[in-house]
Amino acid sequence: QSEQQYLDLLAHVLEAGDRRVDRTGVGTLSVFGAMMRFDLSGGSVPILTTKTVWWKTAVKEMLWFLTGGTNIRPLLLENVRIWTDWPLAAYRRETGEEISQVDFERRIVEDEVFALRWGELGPVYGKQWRRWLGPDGREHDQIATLIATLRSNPASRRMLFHAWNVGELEGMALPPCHMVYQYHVTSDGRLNCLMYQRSVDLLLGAPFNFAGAAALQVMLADQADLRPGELVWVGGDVHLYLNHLDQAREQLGRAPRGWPRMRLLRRAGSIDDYRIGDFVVEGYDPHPPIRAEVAV
Ligand code: UFP
Repeated sequence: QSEQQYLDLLAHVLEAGDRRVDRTGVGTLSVFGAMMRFDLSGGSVPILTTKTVWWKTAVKEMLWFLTGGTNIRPLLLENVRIWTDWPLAAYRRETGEEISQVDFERRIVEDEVFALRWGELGPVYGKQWRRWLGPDGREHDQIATLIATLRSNPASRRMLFHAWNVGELEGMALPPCHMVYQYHVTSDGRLNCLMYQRSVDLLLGAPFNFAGAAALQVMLADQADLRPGELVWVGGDVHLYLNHLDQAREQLGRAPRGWPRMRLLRRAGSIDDYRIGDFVVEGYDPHPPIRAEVAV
């Protein structure tokens, strides 16, 4: 249940990971198949303490997914830059213009027409979660359906939402990594989540994905009058990029300080009404950040 699970997995990948060439060309050490269980009852959330995790960024990203949006402009307006790389690369490729990231982001923010043309990521998470296009042309709001089922039929074994829409993968800037979230309600009213992540950048991606999934679980529990229970995380290709190995070793030398707690300041009227200011994290006393390059 503790952060030690994460550190053990880091150590295992360092020791036993298969060294291989990957899509980005950076190369990874990779293991296949891993599980961690985090106990959210009592308010704990898996925000790592062995380095500083910018949990607000992860929550803002989750709130953006929930809007159903797929354009980076609202993210940039919230100062979140984690999705800029893909539209920026497309812009440089298609126009041949050597624009800096800062200038590109400024244009997206200042020019809505430019943002519409160049800020789109394709039908990524938000689209699939809230507006999955059925064969009859009808859009399916998987999140609304999930919440309705949590309320009306919590014993259901069909409470999940999925982002891996095979027919639309080609149009996505990045195919979904955290693909499926399944939920489960215990007889005493705890909401469990199992999240399957097909591909895991263990140093940079996973800490964000834990925080995002936990924040979502806190919101869903709030909406369904449940208490958060367990977050079960399952990883497929779990890897360390070869330029992250020193950082992983540095992190392994640090002692975990116990999970912080996450709390909502108010009950939002619907899943669409949460704002970043509604989230408070208490007792977060992390070690300093660890810098590393994202492989694009
Ligand atoms: N990645 C994550 N978490 C995410 C996300 C991406 O770990 O939420 F969007 C990493 C995993 C992998 C890369 O290193 O990004 C995606 O590459 P690929 O599609 O080739 O698996």
